[in-house]
Amino acid sequence: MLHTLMTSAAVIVALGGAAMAETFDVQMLNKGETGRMVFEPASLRIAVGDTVKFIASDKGHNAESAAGMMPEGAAEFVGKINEEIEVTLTEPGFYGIKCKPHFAMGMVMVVAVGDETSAPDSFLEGRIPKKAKERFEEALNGL
Ligand SMILES: [Cu+2]
Repeated sequence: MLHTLMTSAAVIVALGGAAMAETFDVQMLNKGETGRMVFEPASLRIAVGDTVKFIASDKGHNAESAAGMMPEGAAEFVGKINEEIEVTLTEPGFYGIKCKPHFAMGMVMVVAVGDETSAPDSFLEGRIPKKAKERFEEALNGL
């Protein structure tokens, strides 16, 4: 009997842990508080295993992982234009995310997963349009 109770308690604790994973909303907007063509918020810190939901608040946007701006082992993702997507981020580190049609206009954001305080040196070393690089830097500073 005692053994059964202990097993049940362990199951409840395990389920409780999974239920604590959170979902964070990010809007894809033509115009936000920080300018035109933005993810809002543009900086987000979440826990390992949390989910980011990209919401197509305005038309013509998508959310996808930026090449070379993901932690090792993280799965790339590509959302379709005008579609809401949810991405669960399971590798700790920094994720650069872009809207493909508006990358050159700086429609990007950064999600930091876990406790790491600074992005790797390589994070901004790829081919990134000037405006996108500025917004990535602002997003990193906003974490
Ligand atoms: Cu866009």
